[in-house]
Amino acid sequence: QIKGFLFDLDGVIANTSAYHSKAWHQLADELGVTWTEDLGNQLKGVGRMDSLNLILKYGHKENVYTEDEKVKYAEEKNENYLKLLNGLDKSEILPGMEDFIKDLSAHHYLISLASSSKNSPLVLEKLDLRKYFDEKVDPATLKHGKPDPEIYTRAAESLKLKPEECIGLEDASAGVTSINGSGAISVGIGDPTVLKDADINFNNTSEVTLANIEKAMDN
Ligand code: B16
Ligand code: MG
Repeated sequence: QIKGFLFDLDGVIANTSAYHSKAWHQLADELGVTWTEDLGNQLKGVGRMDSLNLILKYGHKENVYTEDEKVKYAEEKNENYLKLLNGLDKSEILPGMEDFIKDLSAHHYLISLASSSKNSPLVLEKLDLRKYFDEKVDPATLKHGKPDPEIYTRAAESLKLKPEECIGLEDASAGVTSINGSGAISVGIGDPTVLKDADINFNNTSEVTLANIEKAMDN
């Protein structure tokens, strides 16, 4: 029986994954790494330093920079991302997600946040959605980021539930892998060819309702 929901943030609740992509694209240009849609998809859901390392690997520049230089580039990306967040408000909650979260809360499901982003408290605050979350995982305390299962295992634990009692929602392939590894049921939101490993697929957030999830679970 499902008792809890584990949420990714960027790309599931808010349109912010587009801002992450924009800021990484900017940095890739600066580093002379060609940006492709495939690289963009690989970065989705992946933490800050892991993302930078993926970009450098993609451009065959793994051994070009010192750790200190890499930290500086990651900070630069974050400053650009924060600038893009400046005007963020409720209008950037993805279609249907506020109603879905309210509905879960009304049905007494427990809700935890499983976002890799250190900026997630700020984003939730700006969207005025913080009040609906019973718990959250602090990504700074993780040993391994997505696609490792740790974040979803910890999110279920934060609600004192078994992963099998939870549904995780993701827009990223690395995130779906993380949910599946934890043992929770995975919902992939977006291109089903990219999110082919998800237990349940929806094309966009408007389709994500309790009724549609129940229907998909009956099949
Ligand atoms: P930050 P999610 C992830 O958040 C983003 O999808 C990813 O693009 C970003 O690099 C990562 O958080 C780290 O974010 O640099 O803000 O700490 O999708 O797991 O909610
Ligand atoms: Mg995401």
